[in-house]
Amino acid sequence: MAFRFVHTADIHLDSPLKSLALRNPVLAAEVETATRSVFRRIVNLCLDEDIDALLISGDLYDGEQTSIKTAGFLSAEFRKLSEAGVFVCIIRGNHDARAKITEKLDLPDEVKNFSARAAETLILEDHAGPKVAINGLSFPNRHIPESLLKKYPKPIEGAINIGMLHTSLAGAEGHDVYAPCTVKELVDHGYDYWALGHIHKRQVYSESPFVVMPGIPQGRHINEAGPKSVTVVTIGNDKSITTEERFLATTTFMRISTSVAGTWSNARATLEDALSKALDEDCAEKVIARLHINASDGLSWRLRRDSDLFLEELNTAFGEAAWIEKIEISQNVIAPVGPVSRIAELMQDKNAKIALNLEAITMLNDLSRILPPQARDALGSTEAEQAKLAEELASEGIAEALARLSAMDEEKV
Ligand SMILES: [Mn+2]
Repeated sequence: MAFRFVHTADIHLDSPLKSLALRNPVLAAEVETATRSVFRRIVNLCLDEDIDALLISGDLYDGEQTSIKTAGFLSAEFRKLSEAGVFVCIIRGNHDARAKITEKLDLPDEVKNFSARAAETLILEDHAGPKVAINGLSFPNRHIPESLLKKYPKPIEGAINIGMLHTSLAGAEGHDVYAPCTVKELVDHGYDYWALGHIHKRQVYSESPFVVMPGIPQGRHINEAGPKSVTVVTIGNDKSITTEERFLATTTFMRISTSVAGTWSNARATLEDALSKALDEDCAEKVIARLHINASDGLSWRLRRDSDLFLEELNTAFGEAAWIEKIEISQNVIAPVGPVSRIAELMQDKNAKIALNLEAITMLNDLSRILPPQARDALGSTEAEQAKLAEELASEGIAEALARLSAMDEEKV
């Protein structure tokens, strides 16, 4: 006999998606509802596998303005769980600190929203496994620069003690910290399992006791690439704890890097193989891929010039199983010959590059002004970031222009 729970976090339910895949209308509909689909699958997992509790360690919602539709959806899913006797434990993280919608819903008694004022403890003992104490504390607001750990009570003797905490842990340089603390401090607290949330990449920081960051259950864009999972935890009557990953995402974002050489059809065959392999290995039904292609000299300019055609051919071949959102081709372009080589020299001249970079910055600023203010950071949130982006775009532009000019030159021959 055992106590079993599902640990997840950072679902960002119904969050607006920022994927290039949205250009494909069929995939757009799926990707847009992917966070909801994965939530439904998490609920089904709880119902199908005799799970006692579902722990959501912050950022269930993406922001405070959660729509009533999202709330209605959640309320229905929570009712299914309570009818099956599954407890739901929720703490709020930095994204949903002020999302009060859950509190306004008429939720079953089995749904526990942990307070932001003080840590609370939920004792569960009316089940087949050992007595369990679940400790949780919600974020009172978005920014929590200090550790919250001291607010968590001491472990209860004779029980399995679980702590739910939303934290950036020691934090990464250049990123804001959210309720920071170290793994060692968590280990020393005396709990048996730390159910963390916040960092989108899964990591088991310690196994004795367990300190687990489950990662997001569903990626939302190419920067959340790779298989995503929830963690299923089983606590035996002997108090042994085992964990396993379950992959529930409907769609997986992937970056695929590969080298191609020879002809156009060679390149296509190589990419088809790479994509088939990714689909075989992957744990979701659909793959949205970004291809990074390192092409041999002769092929590079042609792929660059006709990348739209190449992308279309691959997308047609894979139907609905895979979708290539973007192709990036490395810049090792062949040194142009003939008149184009003179143009290449001029374009790569130091002063010409400086002028081009300035021009690119002007264009980025023009573009920024037509974007809503909250989206402008995508084009650089600091002067240095913007300059770097401008430089990258300018050198990509040079490579592309030369590829096209070389192609014209070749066609004349
Ligand atoms: Mn967070």
